[in-house]
Amino acid sequence: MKDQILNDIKTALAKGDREGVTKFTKAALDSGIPIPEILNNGLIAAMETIGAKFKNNEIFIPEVLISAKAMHAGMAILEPHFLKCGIKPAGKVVIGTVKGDLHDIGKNIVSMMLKGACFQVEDVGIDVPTEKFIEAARGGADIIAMSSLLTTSMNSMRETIKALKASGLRDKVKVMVGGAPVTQEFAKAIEADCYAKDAALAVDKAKELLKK
Ligand code: B1M
Repeated sequence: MKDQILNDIKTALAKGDREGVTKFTKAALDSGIPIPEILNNGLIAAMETIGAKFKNNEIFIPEVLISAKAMHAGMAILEPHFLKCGIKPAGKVVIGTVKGDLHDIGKNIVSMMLKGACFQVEDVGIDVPTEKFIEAARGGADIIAMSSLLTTSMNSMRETIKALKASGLRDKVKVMVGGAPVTQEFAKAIEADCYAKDAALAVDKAKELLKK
């Protein structure tokens, strides 16, 4: 039963069938499958398959885009279930996908899970210029969280950290970086405070950062 529903989610997402993804994600919730399982073994697993097919030129940008929209539909079903907090925020995180980069699925998952862990999250979107992150630091963010999915956009993270230093704000805010091409080594090289490989770790690391 559980495997069947998760497979239905994957099949619908592979076809870019938004209604199907919505229906099966709801069915998964109704049948009591834990949300992390729906997310990791349903939606994210399906997106990984899309990624592999895209890499092998078996599918192309339009198909990927349609599946990405179906993924958003599934996440919209899950999101309200993450937002049952109602207590004092754990801290303020400003999150965005860096300049030159339009990928937002991973960033949205991180954002959703941080909200679920009671962080106040301001999502500044995609293709976010350095100046916007600097503004966020001035506006009292505890953590600036930058996502990048392209090797060509990773350097924007370095630029933002340099700009934070130049504007005297570096000591006032923590910087977390993540996204598929980002590594611990890269995070260290650009002097970020931390790197998180996935959304669950991003929550753990955000909590750790605010303890320091
Ligand atoms: Co793009 N794309 N894409 N794409 N795309 C990749 C990233 C790519 C690896 C595909 C490939 O070639 N194999 C490749 C990048 C190669 C590289 O630079 N290394 C690529 C390319 C080349 C491109 C274009 C240049 C293609 C073109 O136009 N020729 C173009 C670039 C556009 C631009 O950004 N300027 C492009 C466009 C697109 C679409 C618009 C079609 C679509 C994005 C739709 C959207 O996001 N709304 C798209 C997609 C969907 C992908 C793949 C298939 C899937 C990405 C995804 O959503 N994964 C991707 C292939 C792949 O990843 N295998 C690919 C699922 C998501 C849950 O994972 O984002 O990694 P991820 O997030 C994870 C972790 O990384 C982490 O937590 C998340 C959940 O656990 N994480 C963080 C993410 N951010 C974090 C931040 C944190 C902490 C953790 O702290 C701040």
